[in-house]
Amino acid sequence: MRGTAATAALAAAAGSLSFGAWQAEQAHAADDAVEEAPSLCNGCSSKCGLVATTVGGRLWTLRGSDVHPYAKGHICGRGHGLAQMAYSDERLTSPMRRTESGEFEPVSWDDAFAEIGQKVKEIIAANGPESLAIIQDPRPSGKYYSKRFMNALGSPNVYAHSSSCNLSKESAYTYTIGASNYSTDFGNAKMVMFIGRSYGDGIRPSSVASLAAAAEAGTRIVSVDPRLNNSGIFSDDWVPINPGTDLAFLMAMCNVLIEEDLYDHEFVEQNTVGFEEFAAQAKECTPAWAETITDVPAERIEELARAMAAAAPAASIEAGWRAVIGCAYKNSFDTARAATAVNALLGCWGQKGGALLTSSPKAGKLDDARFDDPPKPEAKAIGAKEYPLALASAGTNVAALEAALDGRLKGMFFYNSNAAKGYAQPKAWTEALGKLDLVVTIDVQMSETALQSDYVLPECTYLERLELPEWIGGKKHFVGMRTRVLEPIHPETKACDEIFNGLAEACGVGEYFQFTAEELAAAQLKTVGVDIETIKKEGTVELADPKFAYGTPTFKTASGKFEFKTDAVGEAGLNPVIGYVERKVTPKVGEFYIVGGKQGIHSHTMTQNIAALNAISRQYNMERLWMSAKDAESLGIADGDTVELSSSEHTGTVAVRVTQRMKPGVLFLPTHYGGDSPYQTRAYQYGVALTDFIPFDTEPGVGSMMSQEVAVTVTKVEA
Ligand SMILES: Nc1nc2c(c(=O)[nH]1)N[C@H]1C(S)=C(S)[C@@H](COP(=O)(O)OP(=O)(O)OC[C@H]3O[C@@H](n4cnc5c(=O)[nH]c(N)nc54)[C@H](O)[C@@H]3O)O[C@H]1N2
Ligand SMILES: Nc1nc2c(c(=O)[nH]1)N[C@H]1C(S)=C(S)[C@@H](COP(=O)(O)OP(=O)(O)OC[C@H]3O[C@@H](n4cnc5c(=O)[nH]c(N)nc54)[C@H](O)[C@@H]3O)O[C@H]1N2
Ligand code: SF4
Ligand SMILES: [Mo]
Repeated sequence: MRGTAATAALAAAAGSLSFGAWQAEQAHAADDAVEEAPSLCNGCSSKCGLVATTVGGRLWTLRGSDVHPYAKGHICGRGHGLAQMAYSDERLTSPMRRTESGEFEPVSWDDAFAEIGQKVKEIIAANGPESLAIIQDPRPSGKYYSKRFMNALGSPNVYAHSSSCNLSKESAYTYTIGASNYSTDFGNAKMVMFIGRSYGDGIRPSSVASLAAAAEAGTRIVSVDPRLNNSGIFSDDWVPINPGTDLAFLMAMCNVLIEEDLYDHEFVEQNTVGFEEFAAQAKECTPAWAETITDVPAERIEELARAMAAAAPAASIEAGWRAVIGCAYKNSFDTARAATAVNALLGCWGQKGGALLTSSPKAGKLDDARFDDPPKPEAKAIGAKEYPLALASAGTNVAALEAALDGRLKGMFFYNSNAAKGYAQPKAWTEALGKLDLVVTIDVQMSETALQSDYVLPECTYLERLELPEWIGGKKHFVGMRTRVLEPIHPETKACDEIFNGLAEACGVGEYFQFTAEELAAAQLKTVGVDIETIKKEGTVELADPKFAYGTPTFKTASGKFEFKTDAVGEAGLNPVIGYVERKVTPKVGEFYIVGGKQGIHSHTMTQNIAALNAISRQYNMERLWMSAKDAESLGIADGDTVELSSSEHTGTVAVRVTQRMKPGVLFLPTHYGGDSPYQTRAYQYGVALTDFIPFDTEPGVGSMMSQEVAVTVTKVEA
């Protein structure tokens, strides 16, 4: 997109000037000042650093920060598209209150705060603060203010989006390697295997760049995916697999590594616990057995395992993000554990070209009493007992949904979160939200969640606000920050800190909110020796070198070693040893597996209604359901035909994309469509959403949403 804008501008300048010079000239002609200010993109969890140029106070262009480790000079198409949110004709521009008839009416901030405060006090008096919860998508200011607000009220119920993203994986890794994530040392890798993670679709600019460079340098890239995804151009091998059977595939890889004695004995003996029990389970998981489950030929599994062993320790399974191991299946937690087990057998933890554990920076202790935390609530968060394996810092928001349904929760807040369309079954959310005494959503547009709220509080867009610093770990450490790029466009919108300060005051806990985000940011930055004025100019600043070194890392697990076996997992009712677990739903004859996935130009539900991005989707019919040519032929379906897609939960109609890039028997649905908010006219009922088709259920122990535990049927709709 940057290319397109630059090209158009250059064309307008008859090719005689550079873009920058042309831009300066245009600005001069209009007597408008050209200014630059840094920020962080809000398009997804990566929060890439960017530099915005404004002309006469209006956004002109964005470019990726050269310093920011995820951007490396680039932001992706969604990042460019999302910036348009600031000027959207379908933004929320004033607080809204839902009336008896279900319509929304504008309300002043003072009234909205006062009424919400009154209601919160009533709920606390009648049911205690534990009957309140907040769900937020972890953003720099949002995660801080959400937690502080709930804790100040006395509630421990703070949740991220994780149970519909990466909860199973982050929880599993914490048990096996003592860290919620790891990275691939692409620059030195000889072989990397992706288990349903696609850098070419679920984009982060730096990841795409490192994958491209590795492929160029001859690293063997293997993509295990029922779909030939858009990382395919970098891959040497496409291994089509039955969805949700990756655990059998990984256990069979372990079987080959152990039975053929290809594993790293030294690493296993010195740095792991539970190997004997694990080996006993892996013994049963032969490649021939796995073939019957995965549909990957036994010889293929053997060849891949041997090749990984030959390339070790410069070979690893990449860490994955959402698909398969994040929240998709009954066995996602165990699939994630098994991926780390393969890496343990390869002895690649911490090794050059292998799988790396790196550290993260954080702010030091603050000496200003205004910033002291409110007392820690005594009760444990809802879900902690039912889902003991869920990473505590993320929590499982599905437990909050369950508590809203059974009456334990009475009031819920949502910040930068479209839970009702994206986390667990939307129908279940509608029922739950309908039961609550108070629902408040803080958003920039009328999302499906906002639509079902009592109060909708409009935040200004990310380009119009300064936020708390964002700490970025890795081989090097960085801190980034949003600064105010644009003056507020709509006077009745407020920034995160102003909204929470107002809510807290109205709820009687204003004493904990006697500062602005800028004051806290300055104090936090000072603890790491960064001046806020510097970061306001530079956006992203490199911190002291953490002195990363290759070598076996310290595993921060209970045993201090890599854990093939974890007692706490056994106590939660799962197999303590990494081993095979079947997925819950297997399609019967006549039914299909269905998987979802990202598209490069969209983020979750958030970008569906962005005019330019929606227009691209419509131009290329990107909402279509992918079906293999073989299946299409046997069902008499041609490319572009409309079908009825049905599960036990939902039926919808959608056009089909017939392709050779799907494994027969599996369908693929991009996850960014099927909007239900009539206030978002471009996204409204364009395509279908996979979440609608998913039964409401949770992964045992962890509480993830099991986003792909469903079988579907397809019927051609006659024209
Ligand atoms: N464009 C874009 N990029 C994003 C985001 C976004 O919304 N849009 N969001 C960011 C976030 S928050 C996340 S969590 C990540 C997600 O990043 P990923 O985990 O890479 O995301 P997905 O696109 O869901 O899945 C990747 C691939 O897994 C395959 N797959 C699905 N089911 C299975 C299975 O059972 N087995 C195997 N082997 N493969 C399977 C799909 O076909 C798909 O090609 O992306 C990040 N980047
Ligand atoms: N249908 C569907 N569900 C999904 C996914 C999907 O792709 N499709 N992806 C899954 C994954 S991987 C993840 S990580 C989660 C993500 O889940 P969420 O983090 O909830 O992401 P979105 O669904 O995009 O919803 C974000 C909401 O924040 C609002 N928003 C945007 N900018 C701002 C802002 O500056 N301030 C405030 N207050 N609000 C803002 C958007 O309008 C939107 O309503 O969803 C999961 N569920
Ligand atoms: S990957 Fe793209 S959407 Fe996500 S933060 Fe970076 S630029 Fe924004
Ligand atoms: Mo995610």
